Amino acid sequence: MHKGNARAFTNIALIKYWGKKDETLILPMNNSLSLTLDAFYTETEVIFDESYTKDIFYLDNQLQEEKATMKISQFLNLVRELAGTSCYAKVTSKNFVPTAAGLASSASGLAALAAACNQALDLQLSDKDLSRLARRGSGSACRSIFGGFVEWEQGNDDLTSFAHKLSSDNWENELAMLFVLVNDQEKDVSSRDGMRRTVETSSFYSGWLADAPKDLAKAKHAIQEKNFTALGEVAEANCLKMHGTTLAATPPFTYWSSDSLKAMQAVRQLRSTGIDCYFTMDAGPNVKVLVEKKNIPHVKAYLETLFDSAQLVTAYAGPGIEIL
Ligand code: 2P0
Repeated sequence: MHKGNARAFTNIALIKYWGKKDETLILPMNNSLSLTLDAFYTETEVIFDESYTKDIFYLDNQLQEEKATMKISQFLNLVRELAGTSCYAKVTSKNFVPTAAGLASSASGLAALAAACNQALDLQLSDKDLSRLARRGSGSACRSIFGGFVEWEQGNDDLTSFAHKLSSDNWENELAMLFVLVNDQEKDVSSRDGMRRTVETSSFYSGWLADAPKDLAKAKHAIQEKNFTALGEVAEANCLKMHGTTLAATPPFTYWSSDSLKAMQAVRQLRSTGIDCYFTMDAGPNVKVLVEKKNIPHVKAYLETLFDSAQLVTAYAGPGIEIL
C-alpha cells in the first residue's frame, strides 16, 4: 500500500488563462498570473493498493460517478506511467469552500491530487515538475503548487509549460480578495467548454491574444513596484477582455448574472468615493474584489448594504501545497 495526503489552496487569476493551444497536454494560449488564497482549499488522500480492481473517488464523503471518476483516472494514468506501476487507487478529497458557493475548484483539487500522488509513490518531483504534472489535470492547478503571486509560463511543450512563484517581497500579505458569492448553481458552460468555444468561434479572441502579454507585463511591473492601483486596473481590464470574448462566440454566452453586474457597479461606486478596489471574475457569476487589507472594513460595509453578509467571504494570500 502506498499512501499520500496533501492540501492545496485555490488561486484566482489576475491575468487570465483563457484558451488552449494543445488540449491533450493542456498548453495555454497565453501566460497567466494568479494570487493563491488561503480561504478555499482541497485536502486529498490517495492510496495505491494492489488489491484494488479499479480507481475509486470520494469527494466530500460521496462516492463519485463514472464521469467524475474518469477525469481522476485519466490523471492517475499519467502518474502510474511516471511511477511504472499499474496499481489502482482510492482518492478521498474534501473541498473546504463555503457551502454551495459554486466555487468547487479544479485548481486546488488537481494540485492536491498531484502532490498526494508525488508523496504516495515517492516520485520525488521538484515543484516545477509537480506543476507540470498538475497542469495535465487542470490548467489552473499548475499555479496552485505555489503560494503568493504565481506566473504560469505557457511554454511550447510538456517540458516548458509550468508555473513559478513571482518574487514580491511578500507584498501580497498586504492585500486581500473579497468574494461576493452571487450564485450557487452549477455553471451552464464549463470553463473547459467555454474557452474551447471562444478559441474556435469568437472574432474577439484575436484581440484577447494581442493584449494578454501586454497586460501580463503591466501586472508584473505593478507587483515589482507594489503599485496597487496599477495592478488592480490591469486585472480588472484583463477580466473584462476575457469575458468580452464570450459575447462574440457562436453560440454566444456570458458568465455574468444581474448580481455580478450589481457587484461590479458597487466596486466602481466605491472607487468614485476614493476607495481603491477592483473586481475580477472567472468562469462563473461570482465576483472577487481585490483590495488592500486596510480598506477591507470600508469595502465590506458597503457591500453589506447590497448583499447578504453570508455572501461575502474574505480571503488573504495563501501558501503553496502542503503535505499532511
Ligand atoms: C484562470 N480559468 O486563469 C481562468 C480564468 C477560468 C477563467 O483557469 O480546462 O479549470 O481544466 O485547464 O484550469 C479555469 O480553467 O480549465 C481557469 P482546464 P481550468 O483561472
